[in-house]
Amino acid sequence: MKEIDITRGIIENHVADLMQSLKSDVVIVGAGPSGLVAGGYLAELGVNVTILEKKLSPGGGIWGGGMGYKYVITQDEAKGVLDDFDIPSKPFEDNLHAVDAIGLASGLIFGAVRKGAKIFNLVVVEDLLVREGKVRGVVINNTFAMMNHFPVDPITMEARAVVDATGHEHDIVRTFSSKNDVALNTPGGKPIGERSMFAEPAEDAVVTNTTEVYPGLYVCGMSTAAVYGGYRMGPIFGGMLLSGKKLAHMLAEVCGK
Ligand code: 48F
Repeated sequence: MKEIDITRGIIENHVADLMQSLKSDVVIVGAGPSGLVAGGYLAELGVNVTILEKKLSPGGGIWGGGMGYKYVITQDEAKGVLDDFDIPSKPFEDNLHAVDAIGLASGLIFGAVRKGAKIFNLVVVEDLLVREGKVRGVVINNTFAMMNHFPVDPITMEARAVVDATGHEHDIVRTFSSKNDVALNTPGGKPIGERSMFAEPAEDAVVTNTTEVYPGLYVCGMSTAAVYGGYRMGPIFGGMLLSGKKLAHMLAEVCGK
């Protein structure tokens, strides 16, 4: 066993994956629950999908449960998504289910990978590629370069559709809207901003507002609340899972699958 062979094995395989993702059907920014569900279902439907995550660990806001208590809650309507990703849950009162947060995060990550989504961690999406009024891809950089404010130029990936699944930050829509004189598909043409906690309408709105916000640019999960002025919902996750599933079916159709 030679160290140099271990190194070659890592570099060759990483670069092969990266080359495959240079032109994806769909790039999803953010590997939280909505992005992972969307990515998993899209891959299963035969779409070439890449998920980019700036942190070391995919999973987004799942890991901490509610205030560090390690369970999250889902509704009956989202049970099918848990089943599709082989994630156990315990029935809880009033059509609710308790899900171990660590089981949910790891199950969605592995589920998305097993279904064929390519996930790259430590990659920040810092901007979009836009041509003739349509989003055509993403501008990416290395997390360590961004954290240290090193003057390292970014590179790019092309996609037929880009998804902002960056959660409360709505990082992609926010940056795109602030850098360009563009009208989003929102009342007023700009992100509206998230409202205080009100779980029930928040959960419905996350799914309703999973949509195309600008040609080629889509929102799912919590970024829909920031973009469309929805309430926050706290540690109930059914809306995130169903938002990801809705988006996958919308984009599979866009990609002709
Ligand atoms: O926040 P996050 O989990 O998004 P989500 O799928 O789920 C929201 C819930 O976790 C929770 C909630 C439910 O009740 O309210 O907050 O909407 O995951 C978003 C991921 O996007 C990554 C970020 O590190 C996180 O893992 N992210 C954010 N900006 C970027 C990014 C970026 N510019 N480039 C790459 N990744």
